[in-house]
Amino acid sequence: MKRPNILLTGTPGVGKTTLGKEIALRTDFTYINVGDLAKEGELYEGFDEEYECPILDEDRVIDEMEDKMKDGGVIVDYHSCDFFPERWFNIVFVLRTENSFLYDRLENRGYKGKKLQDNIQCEIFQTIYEEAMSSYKEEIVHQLSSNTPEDMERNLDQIIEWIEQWIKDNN
Ligand code: DAT
Repeated sequence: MKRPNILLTGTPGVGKTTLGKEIALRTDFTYINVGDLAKEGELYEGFDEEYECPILDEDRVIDEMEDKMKDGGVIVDYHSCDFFPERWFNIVFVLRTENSFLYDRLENRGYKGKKLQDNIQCEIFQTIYEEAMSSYKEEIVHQLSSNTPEDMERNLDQIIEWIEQWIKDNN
């Protein structure tokens, strides 16, 4: 049976991990958190002093994921989306969160100063949405509001419904 691959992207804190894990619980899909994958395999090529975080080795991340992606049925979660092969994904969801909600979530995560401000700006300027629109066919890129638990439930139901329909249409 053919199954689609799904990309969940958006600014840190918008709810990708929470949603991705829920989708995996409700389906037989595999959830991949690219940040965790890179950490486990130390797939880094340096350290960003300004943001105090390691720099992803994108080529090695892609090599690591390629085998997992080829049969479909994968949910990928990452806060950037322009370095994945376009052919991997059948649909791209960009989660969006209003500033006041996002600010609280990132503060709770321990972000402060420049890191906090830059991530809020990233969301204000819809940086990841524009990155997704320029990296994938516009018709497969969808924005989802992720402000409240009700939004999360609705997004989850919609994605499950979309998956079921895709499987019907493609098998
Ligand atoms: P991300 O993976 O995009 O960084 P997350 O899933 O870790 O985000 O969520 C960050 C925090 O915000 C976490 O405590 C769960 C909460 N959260 C996420 N989406 C939410 C929503 N739609 N409504 C309320 N809280 C949400």
